[in-house]
Amino acid sequence: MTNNKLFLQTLKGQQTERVPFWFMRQAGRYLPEYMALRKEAGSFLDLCYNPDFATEVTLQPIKRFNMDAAILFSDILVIPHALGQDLAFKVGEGPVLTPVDNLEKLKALSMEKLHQHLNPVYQTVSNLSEKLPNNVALIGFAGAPWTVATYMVNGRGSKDQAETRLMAYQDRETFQKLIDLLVTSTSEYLIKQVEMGVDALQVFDSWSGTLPADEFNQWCVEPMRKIVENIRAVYPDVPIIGFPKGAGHKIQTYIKKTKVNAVSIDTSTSTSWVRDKILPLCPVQGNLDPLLLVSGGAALEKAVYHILDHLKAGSHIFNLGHGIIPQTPPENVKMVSDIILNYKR
Ligand code: 1CP
Repeated sequence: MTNNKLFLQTLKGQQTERVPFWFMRQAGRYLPEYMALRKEAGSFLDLCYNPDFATEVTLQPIKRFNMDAAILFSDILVIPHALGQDLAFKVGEGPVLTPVDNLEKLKALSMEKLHQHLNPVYQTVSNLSEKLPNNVALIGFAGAPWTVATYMVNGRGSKDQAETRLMAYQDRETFQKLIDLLVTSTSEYLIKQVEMGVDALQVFDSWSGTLPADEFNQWCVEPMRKIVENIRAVYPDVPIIGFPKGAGHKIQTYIKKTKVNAVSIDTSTSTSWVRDKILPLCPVQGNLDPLLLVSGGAALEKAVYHILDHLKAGSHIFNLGHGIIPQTPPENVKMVSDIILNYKR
């Protein structure tokens, strides 16, 4: 039921009695129970494509910390995988793909087996919508076309996404085709997640911060505007959260043009600026530095209160400015959860 989920109330622009919270990458390597299941599954991808394991991993942080939302356990790179690109996660190296950096390689990709390939993920969503407590919302997600394209073109993670930015400058037409393919496949994937039972959607544009303004508009804003439009044509009411990491002041244009319901704010963005400029536009998630969650102590406590105090007058969901770091002591996550659960606006 929607009405007892604080997370969804906040996304609708209401001010709930208590600030809801969840953490980016709340399921993952900082939890011993996650490491145990990953070992049993064999590899990270085996974990993603095994609905029973992926369901359990999604529930692990909820059982420990009483978050208000669970995020589907999967990865943004299942889309290129489902389109036919090779993908492996190497321990200590992150994702490795065979680069798609010209028209010929792009033409080899296809949407034909998209839903068949992603069926285990849909099964996980369906399991979770039955297993989650009534007051906990389920977030579905995907990577934004630009961010997913950076892995597809470069073949791995990179510091400044230079190969992909170069391709976008040198072979604009082919790059536009790649982005269009990602807009269509990502829209279909997210629509299916809603059909299977997610309550809200988040789209991660983790590498939008390296683009100049015009490129940001073309490769981040416009594709996201289309994805939002495609989803709303089928599900007009599902809340959609955008995370244009590193976008800085460009977040304002991003919100107005894409028409997302809410935004996630990264660590580098000032909370007083967010309070004055963003909270009047839409609900906000954010934005504790994940490194503070590693270091803990008085500095962590102070930063948590700083964020809560600055954003309490608006629709705020407490979150991190980026994902939890594997070295994070779970007791620090517990400490932050307890502060938020006891905080009075
Ligand atoms: O077990 C392991 O060693 C794998 C670590 C891991 C995990 C736990 C990866 C590899 N992906 C995930 C799960 C994941 N990824 C989730 C669901 C879990 C949760 O949030 O609780 C989500 C939402 C993601 C999203 C994701 N994957 C993003 C966007 C968010 C962000 O962190 O910026 C990105 C960029 C990825 C790519 C990715 N997946 C994994 C790695 C190591 C990477 C590369 C990161 C990089 O290039 O730095």
